Amino acid sequence: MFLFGPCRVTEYLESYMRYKNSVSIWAAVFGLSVAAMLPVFAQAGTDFSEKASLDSTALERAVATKTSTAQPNIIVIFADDLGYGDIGTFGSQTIKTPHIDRMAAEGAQFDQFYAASPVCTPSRAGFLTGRYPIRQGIHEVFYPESFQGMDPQEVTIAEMLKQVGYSTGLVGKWHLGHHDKFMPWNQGFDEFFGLPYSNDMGGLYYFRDQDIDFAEVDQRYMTQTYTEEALQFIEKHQQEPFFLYLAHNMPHVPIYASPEFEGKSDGGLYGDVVEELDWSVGQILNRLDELKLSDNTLVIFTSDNGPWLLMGERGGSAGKYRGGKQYTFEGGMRVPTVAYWPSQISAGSRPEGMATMMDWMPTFATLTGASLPSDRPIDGKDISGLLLGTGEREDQELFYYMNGELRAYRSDEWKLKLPYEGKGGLLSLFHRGFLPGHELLLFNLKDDPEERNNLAAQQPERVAAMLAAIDAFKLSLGEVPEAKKTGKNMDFGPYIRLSTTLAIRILLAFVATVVLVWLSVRFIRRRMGRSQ
Ligand SMILES: [Ca+2]
Repeated sequence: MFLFGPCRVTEYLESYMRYKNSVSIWAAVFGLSVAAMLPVFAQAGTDFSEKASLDSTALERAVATKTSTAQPNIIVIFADDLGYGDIGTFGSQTIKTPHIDRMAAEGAQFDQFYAASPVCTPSRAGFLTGRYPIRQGIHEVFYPESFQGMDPQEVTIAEMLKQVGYSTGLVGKWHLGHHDKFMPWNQGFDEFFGLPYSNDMGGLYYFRDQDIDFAEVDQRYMTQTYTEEALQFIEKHQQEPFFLYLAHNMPHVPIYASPEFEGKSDGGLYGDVVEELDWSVGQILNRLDELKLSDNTLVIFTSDNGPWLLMGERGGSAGKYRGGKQYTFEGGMRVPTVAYWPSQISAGSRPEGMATMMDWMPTFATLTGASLPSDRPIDGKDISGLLLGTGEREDQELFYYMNGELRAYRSDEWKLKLPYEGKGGLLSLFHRGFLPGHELLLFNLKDDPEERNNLAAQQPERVAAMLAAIDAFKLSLGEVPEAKKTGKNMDFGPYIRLSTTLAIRILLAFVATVVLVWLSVRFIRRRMGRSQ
């Protein structure tokens, strides 16, 4: 009867806790007892920081040689876990985003733009390399305890653009491995300021290039700080072609807005946070105008994956789309994306059909005269024609992966979603963020973008053809690398036992106190009764 028995619940909670790299779930379960454990974890955090200390060389690398001014500057602004429905021009009724809306009104708004994955790390790996994360063995997110990262042999957009004279900078979140050989400075970025991973993970310190600032990070000012760093990068490199990857940590939980924005949005704290991101976009557009760089700069705003619906009102909205982060329904991978380049993109463009995050690498190659690596498959397609209104994307195909499993396939307007066992099961009755399992599903995304009407039984031939296409794709991948180890092998047993012991003792103390009070009251009442 139950889809999800007690053992599965424990298993899920444990895997979820590992996913979060935090004791927060168990803190909720065991309450006060966790407080006694905090020093243990504080110590663990210290250890990591010391391990991650790096030598303080090469604060600034050589600036790339200026080539042709015809090469456009490229700025890609990533939000983290921002949903399709969280931007004004994409339909938000509560969150005001005038600057992103302006980018769309004066540039291009993509309604069918897909991330490479519904979670952070593989999404970013797909974006930066133009390749499906499955080809890289990147199946899920890296944690502070992860010792692996994106293979240094992967060629990133930054490395590609450096070859044609670009200055390259990352401001914000990396999340592709935080040990030296995996870090941005070994993947083509001349400059780096930001966090090595998500803002809910331990060891939260800003890197500036290879140095770490051990001052405590106040997340309320994170968006402002990144914005200032981004503006400085633009000013510094205004005379040469540059690529700036501004990867905000917001609005990934825990969310924070600065005092200037807190309490201002109709969308609650989440709305405040997104409105501050929009302010940041405005700062960048203004600075480009002031520096007279707007006509020669392509600015893209997007998100790495859908909203984290498990986080409730702090997790954003996928608008009309089904599901969110961690799932391969449209809400998990369709991300609000706009591109702004006043001299090249017609105002109010609405590119037809789908495109993906992996398309940017081949597109940037075309726009800048750079060469794609020729010794490996590149999955993204050049969408410069789609962007500039002179052509279409080569095909309308996407393979949706989660946890290294191919879970869905889109071909033109059809989407086949493979049977899914589900992890939430019974929990889905209590929280919309847990999606139950499902059978084989076939949707027509044109007529049914909400993925409600399963046509699999009515169209067996289409289903068979799409299953064959999936098999062919898997075969074409050849041998894929082993899954990267994400370091989720921590044995929480001692902490669970400690928490349980403390919880039982606290419970016994509580019961003893209640009994004692009850006996005392009874005793006093009897004494008073006798004295009367
Ligand atoms: Ca994310």
